[in-house]
Amino acid sequence: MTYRIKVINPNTALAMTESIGRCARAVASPGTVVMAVSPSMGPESIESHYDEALAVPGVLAEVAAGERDGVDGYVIACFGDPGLDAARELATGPVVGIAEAAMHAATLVGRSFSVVTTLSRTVDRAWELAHRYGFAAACRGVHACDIPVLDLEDPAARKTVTELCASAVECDGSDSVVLGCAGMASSCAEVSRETGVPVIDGVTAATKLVESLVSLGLRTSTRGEYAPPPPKRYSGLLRDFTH
Ligand code: 2AL
Repeated sequence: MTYRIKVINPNTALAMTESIGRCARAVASPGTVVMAVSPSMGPESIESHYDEALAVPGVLAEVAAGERDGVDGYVIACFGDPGLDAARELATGPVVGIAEAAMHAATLVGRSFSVVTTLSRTVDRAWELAHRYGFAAACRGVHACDIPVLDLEDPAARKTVTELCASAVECDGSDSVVLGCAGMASSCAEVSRETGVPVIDGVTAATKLVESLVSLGLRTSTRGEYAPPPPKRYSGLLRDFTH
């Protein structure tokens, strides 16, 4: 059985999308096809509520296109999980955000976790998601490295993130680290070596979770909140979203 999983990087930085795709493919089962994409419109990185809100139309366009192409499941590969609920209203298969996947995985391998995110302004968004997903008690701290998303691949930035992960575990007394940005996915092995605790990258966690859900035959429920949205006209720049 071949599964087709679409990993959507909600920002438009294609180098980051390729890196995300490599990380997802490295863990996907041999029968799983991972399609890593960026929307054709939206911000080049997501570091604010404004960026996040304006990334959502592009994410939804990718889910709508995926539905036409028969995609089995989706990963939303940005740690704010932008558009997650709306994507579930469009998708037949499962949709998993990397923050929710990482927090779920962290609480299966330890009692508590620390999150290491990018800019300080994203700290409260990570806390908000920990509350939303029911993991606020397990989340012992959210730490910002204050490195912009698009600079995370620099060797100096990787070193800073690794050191911050190690100090976060010490400072919080936590059992594991959750990487708070898809741009940190490729640093996961390095951070694991340095910290000696489980390090959870949401891109790989969400890819395996979606693959598992698809293999279990589980789809997004259409019964209540996630039923397809009522048809209506959209106007102006959003006219193509009429459905
Ligand atoms: C992110 C992420 O995962 N992708 C992006 O553009 N921004 N997260 C973050 N904490 O800055």
